Amino acid sequence: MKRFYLFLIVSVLFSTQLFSQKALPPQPVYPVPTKQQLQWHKMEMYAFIHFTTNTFTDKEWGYGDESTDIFNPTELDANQWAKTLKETGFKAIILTAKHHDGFTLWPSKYTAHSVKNSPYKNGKGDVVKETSEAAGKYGLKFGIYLSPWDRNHADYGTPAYITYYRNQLKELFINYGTVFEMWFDGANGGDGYYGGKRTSVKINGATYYDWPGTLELVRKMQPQVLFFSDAGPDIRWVGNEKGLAGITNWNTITPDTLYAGKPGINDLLNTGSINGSKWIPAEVDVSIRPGWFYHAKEDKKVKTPEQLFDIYLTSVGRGSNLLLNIPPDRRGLFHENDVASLKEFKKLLDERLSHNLALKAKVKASNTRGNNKLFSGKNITDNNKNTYWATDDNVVSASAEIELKKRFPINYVLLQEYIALGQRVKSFAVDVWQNNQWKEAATGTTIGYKRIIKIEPTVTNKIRVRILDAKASPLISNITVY
Ligand code: FUL
Repeated sequence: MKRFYLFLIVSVLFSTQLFSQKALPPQPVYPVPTKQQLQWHKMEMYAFIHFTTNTFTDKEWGYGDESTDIFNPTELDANQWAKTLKETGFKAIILTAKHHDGFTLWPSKYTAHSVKNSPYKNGKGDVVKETSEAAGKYGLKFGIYLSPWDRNHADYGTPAYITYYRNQLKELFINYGTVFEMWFDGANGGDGYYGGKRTSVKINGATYYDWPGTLELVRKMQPQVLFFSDAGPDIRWVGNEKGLAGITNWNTITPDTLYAGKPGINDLLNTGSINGSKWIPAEVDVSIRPGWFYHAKEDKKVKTPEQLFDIYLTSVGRGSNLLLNIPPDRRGLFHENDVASLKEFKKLLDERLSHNLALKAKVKASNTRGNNKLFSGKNITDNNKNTYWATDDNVVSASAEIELKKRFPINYVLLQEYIALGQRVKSFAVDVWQNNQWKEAATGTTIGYKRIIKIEPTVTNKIRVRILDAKASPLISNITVY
């Protein structure tokens, strides 16, 4: 009798799947994002602010010999920047604390080429402080750009300059609150003022800056910070300044294969690589105007709301984050044209991508991991990014049918992978139900954190997503339809 009970208990346990192999959560597919990188993915869109003496000289790259007297914004209001950005959907501000011309927007004690010697607030102003405080006030994160190339500094090219650069990082990371992202610019054009030498200084980009030492120093002050550069280590450049992430966009890449000047490097940065050894997602930096700095002659060339929306689709909609530059004008304000464009852009986002027609819709999946509810297809319409639909381990192609409440006109389909366990999907297709049969509306390669597909406008009550190939069991956390 005892043996019978034991047999019964064991059989029940096995049949509940609780103990069945298939019901266990999927193993990660490495590399996976760190906790900070995961939070970063969720930010999606934030702003760059390029502001320095260039704003007053009408240049893009200051030579380094500009007089500090020219820096004189008459109505600078960082609250106007932060308020506009908050209202238009941005999550953070990254400020050029120092651009290539070497002028510091904060009163650095290590240089005279600084806001402290400008007419702005009679030398008592601190644009870094004003910006970080305004960001905080509007619930935006704050990031810093500090140009490694410095055309003003006499020591540039010698070890003394590295000490100077690190001293400035100490000032910035100790006095201005939490920094979510540190932006290291790779540009170096050679010639400059260099303390009056007016010469060209070439450095060896691979060795001169001793980046490992600098990153360690910064991480000691603020361990949460994410470093952006052409090649990471936390966030990579996307390989162009046009607002285009790769149509295939892997968050993974092998840093050893990246070095400046390597043929095809920009293409590699654009797509990442399927078998990359590190999680280094791409960030799309692009300006709302032709230049990075404000020029009155570009007032009519501000990107239109439709252009910004397209950029949103080719950046956030391809699984990257968008870093959109909005340069303040000589008053120290976002120009009216830029503000108007941002506001209309936000309206387009709200009109086109905020009413999810698939919310709580019924889902029929071709395969569900261990037939377990935990991994069921309905996790993709439950509006919870922490749940996901998963297939059995050996199943890398599967489909999910989404039944809408009624027939709706649809234009966009948005897909998301549960990337905490790695990026997996290699190719997929989206079908719409029409005239009693499935019609393929789009195909794609990677999904990643987010993929937004614009389809030909269609009236339908059913959508089907087919995962065609994946590195391992696909984990889909969200599908929304607009
Ligand atoms: C480049 C710089 O040279 C531009 O001036 C701008 O700051 C852009 C974001 O990065 O490398």
